[in-house]
Amino acid sequence: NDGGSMSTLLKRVKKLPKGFVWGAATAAYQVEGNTNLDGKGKIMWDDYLKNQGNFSPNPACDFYHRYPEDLKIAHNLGLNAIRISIAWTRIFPNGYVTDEPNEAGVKYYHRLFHECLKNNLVPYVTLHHFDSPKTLFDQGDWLNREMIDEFVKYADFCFQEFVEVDNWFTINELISLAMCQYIQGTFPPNKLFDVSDAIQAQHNELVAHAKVVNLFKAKGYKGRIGLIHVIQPVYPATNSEADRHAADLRDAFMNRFLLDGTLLGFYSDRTRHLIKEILVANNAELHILPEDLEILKQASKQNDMLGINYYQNQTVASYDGPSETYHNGNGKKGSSVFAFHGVGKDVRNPAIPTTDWDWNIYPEGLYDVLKRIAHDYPDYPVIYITENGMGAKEAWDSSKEYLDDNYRIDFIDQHLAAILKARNEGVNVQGYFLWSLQDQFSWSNGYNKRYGLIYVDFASQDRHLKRSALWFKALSKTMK
Ligand code: BGP
Repeated sequence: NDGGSMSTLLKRVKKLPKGFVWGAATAAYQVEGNTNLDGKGKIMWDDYLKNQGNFSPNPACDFYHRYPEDLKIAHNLGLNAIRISIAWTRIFPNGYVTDEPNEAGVKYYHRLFHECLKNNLVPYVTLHHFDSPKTLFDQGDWLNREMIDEFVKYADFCFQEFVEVDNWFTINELISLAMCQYIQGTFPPNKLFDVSDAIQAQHNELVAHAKVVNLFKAKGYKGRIGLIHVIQPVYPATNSEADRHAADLRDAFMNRFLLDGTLLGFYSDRTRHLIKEILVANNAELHILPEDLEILKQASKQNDMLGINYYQNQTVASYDGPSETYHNGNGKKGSSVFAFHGVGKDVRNPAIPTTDWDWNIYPEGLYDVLKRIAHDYPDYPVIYITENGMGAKEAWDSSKEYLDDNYRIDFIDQHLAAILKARNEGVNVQGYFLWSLQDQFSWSNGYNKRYGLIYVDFASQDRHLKRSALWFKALSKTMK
């Protein structure tokens, strides 16, 4: 019997603004499973995961088949939107865009979008979520400008084909991809502290995004388009000049470079200065073609929306030693190490709690991020929080009706308060997508880092509700 605790929970319910987009997020490779089915081509992860032998992307939550069930639950929980991504290689199996798309893949996404709409869930669709086609990945991924051209063609195909979709995001989290691929070594091709590749890939992705936006507008497609950045606000460990400068450098690397490229359409003097210092410290280079800046500039005035993913802040101290990293992928609290030569070292702020994976829990950071965007980029487009959530180790107890995840309710509640505060102060935020709808495959952590409103038993594929799901539902009702 849950009556008592539910009523306590409901007391905390805030009122959501009318018309607020209230959703949850997913990504193709993390939910669909069935990575070899119906002609799907390989992506950058398939062989890597197989060789590594730790986790398989199959069956994940078998969303490829079970989407009707999951979308129905989402609808019943009061969600009015869902974030999903298209797997490029379901449509064009070897990445190259031809006149003969894989029919089974195209049909799958039509069925999926149709089912979303049937359940009154507005689909917000990402075109690239950490899943570059293997053939293009082997040729340099985003470091190879051929990838940009293929991405533009693939995007154009999707805009023409999937007329059911009105809200498009080009690329998910450019910095996470670059950090994991070229700095921390946790995503293929698993390089460590290759600063040239990390910055170049992000610049090239900004150009790819911009080209897609320019095409979307030039061809007059209906709907809206934007991209998604994860923003991690950086705070200095102490008030010393050295720590404050390290925080500035880290912020330029993590946030400023991408926000400038997207929202200004150029890298400001201050940003270029900071990035140059990082490049020099790490013997690295960045190549920008003159036409890139034209393309960025044009797109910067045409973004319809900006997706912000927020998980955590960083506390950084000045650091000139050798670069070093250890990824806490198994939830052993306190095991992470991240020290970046010339770009600061992560330190723990004892006042800030962390998850088992050492992710800081700092809702005020989200407020700071939103205020900063509005202040530094006054022409910003409407913002959606496209991901925010908390990973935890959880196990289903069949003697209970719901899985108790009050810590997740606290997490969402506090982050929502930060959003609504920024909104009350004039920041144009119109929606929130929880990461994630259901427990799913976590890229470099496997299956024991659970984020969902819906608990998934990965062996039986049974679904169970967590208490956060009920709370989410109660919140949805406050909009009316
Ligand atoms: C974001 C990604 C998601 C998701 C989430 C949680 O960076 O866009 O795909 O995985 O983070 O991260 P993780 O699974 O590493 O805990």
